[in-house]
Amino acid sequence: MYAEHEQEAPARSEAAPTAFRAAEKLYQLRREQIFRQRKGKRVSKGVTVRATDLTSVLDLGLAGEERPLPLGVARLPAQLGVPSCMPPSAAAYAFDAHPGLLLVRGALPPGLQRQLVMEAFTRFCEPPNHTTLTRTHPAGLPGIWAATQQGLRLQPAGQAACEAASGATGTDVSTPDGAPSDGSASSGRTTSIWGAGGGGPTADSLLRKLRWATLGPPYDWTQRRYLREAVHDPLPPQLRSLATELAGLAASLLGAAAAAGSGGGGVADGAASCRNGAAEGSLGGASQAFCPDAALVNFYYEGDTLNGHVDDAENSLGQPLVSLSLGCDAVFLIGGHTRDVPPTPLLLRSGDAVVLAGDARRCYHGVPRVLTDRPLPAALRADGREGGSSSSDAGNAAAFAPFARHLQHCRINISVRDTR
Ligand SMILES: O=C(O)CCC(=O)C(=O)O
Repeated sequence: MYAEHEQEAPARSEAAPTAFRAAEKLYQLRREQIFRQRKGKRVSKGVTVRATDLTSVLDLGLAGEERPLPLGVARLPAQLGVPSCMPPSAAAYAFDAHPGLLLVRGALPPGLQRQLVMEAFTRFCEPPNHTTLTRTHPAGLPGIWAATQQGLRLQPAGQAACEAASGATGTDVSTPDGAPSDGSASSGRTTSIWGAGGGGPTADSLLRKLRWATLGPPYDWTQRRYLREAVHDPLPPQLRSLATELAGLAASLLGAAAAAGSGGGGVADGAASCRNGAAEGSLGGASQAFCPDAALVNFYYEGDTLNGHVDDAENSLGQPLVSLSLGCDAVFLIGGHTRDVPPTPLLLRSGDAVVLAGDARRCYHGVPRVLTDRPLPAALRADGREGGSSSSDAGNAAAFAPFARHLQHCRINISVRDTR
């Protein structure tokens, strides 16, 4: 991971921002006041969002979508092996200007997207995982999603009891086993800190403060290290295998593209994998197989940004970073080894995966804009259904509906790493 508050170099004046900063400013959400004249006076009419020109943002297509390829971007041949777990419409891209960067449009099938969204709110942000709120609520806020759905508030007495319990045992107060993954009816300890009345903060206001959660060993932004000694659950196996598949795909596709002289250079040939725990080959010069053990889950709402940074806290930067997008579209900037290199803006949509491997692993990247004003894909909408119209489809759609409403103004990113 990276420093929590990335700063521009102090010597730089605002008059001469870096190329990366200039691009961030171009895409950031800006609100401006609008005025009208009334009785000879200038009166505020309210605030509006300044229109952003997104024409330079590369919006690459799925398989079957015929779009001209921008110069320096190569679509990698499907026969090189898109894993069977990915939809046939997935399409992979390499970039001459960014060796080691792989974008897989539509990598995650809709059902998997919905599942990861539900887990992000009901499991990933639950103790023992650390979140933005761990500093203020050291025992975590178990059941927070269910509490938002029921309009509950944090109860001071319940919170104190929860903290005491945590202090006494030093262990987790996570959602009890068997709690439904939609968080609809958490029971036992998890509901005790929430109640209908009182003056405590609403669960909804707390959820909006949740900017990140860590999976696997928690990351400490002050010490800039992974806290292996802290109580934690292992990275969910599904994320581990998904990231491993994508890293393997990046190794074979980018390796082949580099050999053919188009994009992808900077990644060592051969698939990297710890499928079934077996080490095979290497990626990006790493001497060991890629075995992801941690992830950062970022939650973005309107106006939220992630400043340009390099993820450099992992022990081996030779291992790739695999980043999954869910929910609202976003503008992703990928630059070079310094902020002076002009970045390429890419549009990321729900279900897309980005692999930063080889040279790209050491490059500045960030998210200056989340586009909360666009419709979500049908599979993520409250009324969206995939496949048939059986009662279980209808049940799944009903269970997903509250998440779909929330996603209309939220983006989730899960970046999976090998920290060892
Ligand atoms: O949200 C994204 O797409 C990027 C996330 C990222 O850069 C990170 O977690 O390091």
